[in-house]
Amino acid sequence: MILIGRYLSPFTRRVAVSLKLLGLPFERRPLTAWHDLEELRRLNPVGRVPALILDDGEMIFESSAILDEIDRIAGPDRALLPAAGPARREALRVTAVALGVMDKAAAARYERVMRPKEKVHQPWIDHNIGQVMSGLGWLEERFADTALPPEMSQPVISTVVAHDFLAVAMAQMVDLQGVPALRALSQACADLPAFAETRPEIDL
Ligand SMILES: N[C@@H](CCC(=O)N[C@@H](CS)C(=O)NCC(=O)O)C(=O)O
Repeated sequence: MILIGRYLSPFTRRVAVSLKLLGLPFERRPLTAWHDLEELRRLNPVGRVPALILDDGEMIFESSAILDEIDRIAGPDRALLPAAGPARREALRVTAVALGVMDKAAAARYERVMRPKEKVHQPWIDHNIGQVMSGLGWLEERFADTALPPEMSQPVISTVVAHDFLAVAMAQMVDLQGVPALRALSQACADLPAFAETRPEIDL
């Protein structure tokens, strides 16, 4: 399989961490919409990462759709999301909040780094950061009593990846001091190969 995207993209990283935790080998092409848009559009019509090329050449995009297929390949005993029922719904809820934090963080970051300085609209950044903080507060409560190291699941992976994206790419916009449980969760995962080998690096 070939994973398209950089680890700075939290959506790409959560796929990479999941593949590594499940022991599914993959190559990676670190394309971005900023440097490789034409090539990326040939893989995903919207020109976003991540995309995953399966061994038979079939293409999947959107991280949730990719992870759905990865769970299917891994099988029900190893899947990172429960198969059904209240446990699945709760796992999807937590994962959705982590994804929302990623989306809102990316919106605030794009406003800061993609637009000319004189056109940056601070109220829009503040709006998005407010939503990031609200989502983080909700996740903090959810993980406050989690025994560490945590059992691996998609809610844990996506929450750690969302936290790490904020820590690496948005340290000046977001104060993570107020979410000690999430910081502890991230630290408990940091040295596991799946997380250590996919650390995000800033080049935009
Ligand atoms: N909902 C999508 C979000 C993907 C996404 O926003 N990717 C970003 C990188 S973090 C991207 O490729 N942005 C380029 C653009 O929007 O032009 C998913 O879960 O895969």
